[in-house]
Amino acid sequence: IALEGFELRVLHLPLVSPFTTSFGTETVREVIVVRALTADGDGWGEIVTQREPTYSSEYTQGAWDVALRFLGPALLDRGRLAPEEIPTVLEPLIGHRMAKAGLELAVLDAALRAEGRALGEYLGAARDRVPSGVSVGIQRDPAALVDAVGGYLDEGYVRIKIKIKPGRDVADTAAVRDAFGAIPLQVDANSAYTLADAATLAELDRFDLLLIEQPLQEDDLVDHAALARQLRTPVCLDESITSVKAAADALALGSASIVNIKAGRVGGYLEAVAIHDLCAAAGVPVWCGGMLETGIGRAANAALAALPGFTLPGDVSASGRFYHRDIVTEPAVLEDGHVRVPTGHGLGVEIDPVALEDFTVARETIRR
Ligand code: OSB
Ligand code: MG
Repeated sequence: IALEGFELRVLHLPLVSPFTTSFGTETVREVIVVRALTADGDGWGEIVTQREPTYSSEYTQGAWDVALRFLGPALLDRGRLAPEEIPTVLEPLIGHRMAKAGLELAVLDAALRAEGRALGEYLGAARDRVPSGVSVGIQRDPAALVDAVGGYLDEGYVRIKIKIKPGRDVADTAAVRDAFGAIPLQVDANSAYTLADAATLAELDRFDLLLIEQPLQEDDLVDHAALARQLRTPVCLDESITSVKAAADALALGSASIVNIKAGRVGGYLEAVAIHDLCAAAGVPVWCGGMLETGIGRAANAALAALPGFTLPGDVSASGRFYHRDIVTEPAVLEDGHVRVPTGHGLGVEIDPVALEDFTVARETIRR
């Protein structure tokens, strides 16, 4: 594709309700939308960083700076390039995987639209819809959590994930199990524990959870392996899996028996497919995580989650789980507990220019 420029925007999208994890509460989703400008038309991507570096070391202003000063110019210097060349072109620039992923998706979308090809087909999707799970934030108390979970079950979500942190783990999980019985249930700690908490985490074994996600720190691969040996609940890694190499290391060490794949965290959808392939070959189940994506990333996640190795329901929920109003004209909806994989060219969704404009708080364009 003949790349001519990138337009970046910072968006502020109000959330339908505050989202609380072990690392903090969000009421507005701050996100960067990328538009790739090419001779054959535009493409759209999303940089899933948050305002603060609390989930990972990346954050909005850092991603904005590195994308505009280094990543974007490195791609524009090439002029013509195939999307598959992007990881190699960006490899000399260390880290900043979410920023790289957003640029890659925008170029991929432009290239696939120009080719008249759908992202799902390109990535290797094997299904036309994916089962939809929902990630439920920490609530005021266990009773409020039961209310929130009940609402999502009524909507048809097929799997519930609750956020936990020290002091809000066993009782919260027990409340959900008591209220709803044998629903598919898992928990996500977002690195809030240490190996010293193993006894508390082992108390979760009695709830027959699908998995416990990222109990320890991002770089705690050895400690995760030690913890996994003390738990009956399968350990799943999110933050720790930053690349196909990190995934291979985690599997070799026994740090995880299930992997959460997020394209942003691993540097793009191409790397995400490589992790899927590695795990599929090793017989390790994977599922598609989320970063409160707009309609852009949500469409791409649905395509990714349709690959055959995604054997567990992902955090690919309907747009309405987070947003009153999205920036695409046909936001993802829940149909019988599933989200449809778009079949149109590229991402298969169209940008709503008025909504995009309304949510934009900053913009900058770079050209060759
Ligand atoms: O750990 O999976 C996570 C949101 C932001 C940052 C990290 C995580 C999450 C979620 C929400 O759990 C997933 C989603 O539905 O987008
Ligand atoms: Mg997680």
